[in-house]
Amino acid sequence: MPAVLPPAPFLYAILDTDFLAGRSVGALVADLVAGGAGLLQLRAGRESDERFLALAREGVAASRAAGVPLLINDRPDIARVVGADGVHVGQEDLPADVVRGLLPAGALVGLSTHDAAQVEEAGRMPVDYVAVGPVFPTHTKDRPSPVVGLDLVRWARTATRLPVVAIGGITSGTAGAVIAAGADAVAVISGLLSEREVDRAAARFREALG
Ligand code: 3NM
Repeated sequence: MPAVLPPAPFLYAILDTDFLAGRSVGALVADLVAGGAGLLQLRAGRESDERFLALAREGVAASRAAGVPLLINDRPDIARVVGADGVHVGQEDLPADVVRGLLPAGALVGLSTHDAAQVEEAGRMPVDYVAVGPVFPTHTKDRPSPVVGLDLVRWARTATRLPVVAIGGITSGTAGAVIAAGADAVAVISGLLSEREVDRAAARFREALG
């Protein structure tokens, strides 16, 4: 089944395995979706391939049960093997067109961008959405790009017809302003996973999106 993005505005919850803190991927997926997350991503930069694969299987099973698409960060091979709904790549990962060629028809492919030139280039790539960030300072990513602020979100909205996903340091207190600046979605790690009750945290974001 081809995956589709949820209607805008939507909450994109990124399950970064650095934030599991003993919780299971399956339980987090269920709670995030219960709170209103419309799209999920599994990100596991520091895990072994073997563990990434196992967590991806668990995430896909839970996301299917919850009826929400789940993308795998950076790894089309793992996405394919576990039957994930797509892949998200960054500027230094495999090019988006190569990734698309490795995935079944109908898979979702997203691309991170950090400046205007990269947003424009994304518009020429076979991607389903463009992520723009970091919108605010973030402690989550190693070596983040310079903060782009809401200005790049506003500019991206005018420069591309792709859905715009804003990322980086977004809280439920700032999510509304991010959407007002033109984003279709907010992608969030610490604002969700640093909380003990992630379903309630997701619901606060969902409410802020309007
Ligand atoms: N990518 P948090 S910022 C994974 O700018 C990631 O492309 C970014 O985590 C980018 O919501 C970021 O905790 C970290 O700030 C997002």
